[in-house]
Amino acid sequence: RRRAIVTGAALISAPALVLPRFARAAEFTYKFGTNLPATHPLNVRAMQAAERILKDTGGQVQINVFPNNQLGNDADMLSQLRAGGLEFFTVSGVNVLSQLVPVSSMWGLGFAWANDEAVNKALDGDLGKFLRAQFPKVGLMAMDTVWSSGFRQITNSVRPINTPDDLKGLKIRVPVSPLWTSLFKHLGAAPTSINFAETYSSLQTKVVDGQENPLAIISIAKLYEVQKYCSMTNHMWDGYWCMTNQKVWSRMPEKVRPIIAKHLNQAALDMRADGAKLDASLRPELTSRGLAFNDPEIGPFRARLLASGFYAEWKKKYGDEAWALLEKHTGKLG
Ligand code: X2X
Repeated sequence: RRRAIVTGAALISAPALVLPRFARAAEFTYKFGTNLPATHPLNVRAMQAAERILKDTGGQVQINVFPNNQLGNDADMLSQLRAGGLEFFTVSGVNVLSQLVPVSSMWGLGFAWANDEAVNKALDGDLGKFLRAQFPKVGLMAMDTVWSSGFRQITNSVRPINTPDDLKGLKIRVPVSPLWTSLFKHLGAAPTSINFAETYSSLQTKVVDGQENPLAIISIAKLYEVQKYCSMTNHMWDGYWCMTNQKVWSRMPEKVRPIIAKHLNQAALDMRADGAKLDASLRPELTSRGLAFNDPEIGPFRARLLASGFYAEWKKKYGDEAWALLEKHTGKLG
């Protein structure tokens, strides 16, 4: 039977979430690392995929899920993945991965997407295919289906964000990523790069005033305990590639590869449905936990980015081909 799932500091020394064992030990045991608390749908679905993979390979392949940065922060896990010591890592396209493959951050451009449907269509189609084709250049391989994290909202402990001026000078934690830093600098805030593993404590000790994440993460990582305001800016969308290492993948038995891919891709699809449900229910729940919500008008934020040259700067970095592909799905950005 599965062990109880523990979240928070206690998890650091705890073993990986343990799967039901077959009578004999699995022939192949792989690690799957994530940066999110164990109860987030990403981990719940990854665990479910692992169970299905164990069953469909007749007990041959056991994938152990290590949530909550148990294996290290995002930078550590990316190094382990590249070195072949970690077989699977769900990594945001906009986070540390973009230091290696700059164009992978482009889905996170500010105020680019109308809704989840537009993102899914692009990432299940030509934009996803284009992005996936970049990873083999650095020895990595992404599964076909992106695990969506969702649209991000800004929380802080100083004031509600109603206009871009409210962001002025606000110390805001962003992941370690050039795009994130650029976005918040262009909006007039004072961004600080901090790994997710240290985000809660940096808010608690007031090293920073605020942070930004989808409601699901704000809730599951209990950020409402150390934040007062939540402004529904929907300023960017982010998701996770389920990433492996090309060499490691090619060493996995040919027979089991399609089974692994099938269940990991299914998990990503199931997680999209989980996310939509959570998004609908979390606002009242977080309100009851003390977060004060507001709904700013988005026009002025986008106007600020246009005027400051944000889109022009990133278009130059990503290149015309990638930009055209993105704008095909988002409409003209700038
Ligand atoms: O670091 C974050 O804020 C997180 C958890 O959303 C990402 O992985 C980008």
